Amino acid sequence: MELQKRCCSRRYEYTKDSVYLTNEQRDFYEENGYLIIRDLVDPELLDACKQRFIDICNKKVQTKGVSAMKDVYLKKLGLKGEAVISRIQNIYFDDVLSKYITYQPIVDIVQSIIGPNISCCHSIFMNKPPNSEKDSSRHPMHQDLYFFPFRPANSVVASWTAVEYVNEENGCLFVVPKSHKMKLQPHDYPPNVESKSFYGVQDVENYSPVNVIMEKGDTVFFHPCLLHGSGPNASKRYRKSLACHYVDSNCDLVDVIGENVRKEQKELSEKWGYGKNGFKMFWKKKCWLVRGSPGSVNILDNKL
Ligand SMILES: O=C(O)CCC(=O)C(=O)O
Repeated sequence: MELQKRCCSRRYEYTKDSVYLTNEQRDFYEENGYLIIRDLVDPELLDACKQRFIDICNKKVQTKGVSAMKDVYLKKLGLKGEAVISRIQNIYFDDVLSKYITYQPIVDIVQSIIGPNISCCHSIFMNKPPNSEKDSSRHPMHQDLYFFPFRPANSVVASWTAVEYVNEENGCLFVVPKSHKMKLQPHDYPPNVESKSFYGVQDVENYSPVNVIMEKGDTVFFHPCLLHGSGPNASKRYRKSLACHYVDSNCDLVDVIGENVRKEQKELSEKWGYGKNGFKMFWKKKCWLVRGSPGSVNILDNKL
């Protein structure tokens, strides 16, 4: 009776009814804007993804469609492969790495947050190599919604999985609990940060971030307005992780994104051959149906 009363009186704003989250987990996400699920991803899948990343770095395999980004400082030193590549994006194009995106235990939790019709809109294998310098290695505090044209904000969620042990030393993720309740803040390049698109919010000293220390396989889900980022890798180890952003396939695709990224994304959309006004098509090409029915963000031929 008590449970029933609680269930009917509680108004959930950031999550959906489902069987995959306990009420406690659901309440935590609603309140804090993130949720850590320990030991969620099979270590064998993570090992396969790590090896695939190394093979792509060493050009042993080539996957059309994925794009690599290098650590700005280590690139200047002339380092190669895994020692310099800081991320590869659009991993849904890769047969091995895309298994992370469709991994059932992750998608079940995503369903509990954004509902049953799910597309992946952005996906990354991240690698923070050692031996870089602070402003090249850190990821400034930001809100992901600044980069995304999907609305409402609650129709987007990120998953972030540790591929190896991550702590403050090797540059784990940090989050600002409850910041998902804030509106979108202005973003710009922080002083000394040269990595492309690594925009951050100003006045970071006003916020109190907490480090998300994770063992291999632990996964954090978070809201696109949650302030987050990561520190530099000051260790001698790598910091590898997988991340995917999921959207409700029926959400709105709007033309309003952060001023700074708008120009970059229009350039990218031109480069991909969709023209100056092909911004929405550019995003639709990036939206890959993962579960449920296709919707407004999908087109049928989005695999190369
Ligand atoms: O894992 C990290 O270093 C931060 C990644 C991140 O926040 C992002 O790509 O939006």
